[in-house]
Amino acid sequence: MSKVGIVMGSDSDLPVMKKAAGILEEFGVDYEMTIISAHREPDVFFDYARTAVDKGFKVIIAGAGMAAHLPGMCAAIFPLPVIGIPMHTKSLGGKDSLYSIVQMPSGIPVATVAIDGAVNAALLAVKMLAISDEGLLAKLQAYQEKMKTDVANKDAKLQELGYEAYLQAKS
Ligand code: RP5
Repeated sequence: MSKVGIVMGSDSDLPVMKKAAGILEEFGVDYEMTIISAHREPDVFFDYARTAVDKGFKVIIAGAGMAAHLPGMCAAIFPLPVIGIPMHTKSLGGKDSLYSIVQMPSGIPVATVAIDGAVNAALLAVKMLAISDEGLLAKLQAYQEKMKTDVANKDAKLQELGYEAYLQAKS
């Protein structure tokens, strides 16, 4: 059974949402990815949210843009954690999506990440699952260690080359 539901309001969200899928794949976490518009097909949405526990979901990652009601409505029905990803938008730069998702009323939390923050949304989902999964915890610790090594390697290269040669080598 999939442990994480990844849901988005439109296929236009997919280029961002695929990054969440990539992280879950890296950590070996099963997920189900779906496009569901809470506004354009409310019946399908309600069925998705009402059956999410039976499908085995422990966390839902929901991405939406503009009047972004999908994450909040998932949280209104699904009793486990919902992580919301506000999509960048052309007209308002994603602030519309961010405010729509983050300003939830008391009682219905959505853990909102940055605009287009799909990588952090997936990492947060992995961290939630790792609370009761030691294998995942070990993978998270290795992931953190690799980030640290990557930065240290970059600094060593900067010290060796100087900033101009560093940037040239990077481009
Ligand atoms: C939202 O409206 C979707 O999540 C998407 O970000 C936005 C625009 O959707 P499309 O018009 O591109 O389908 O529901």
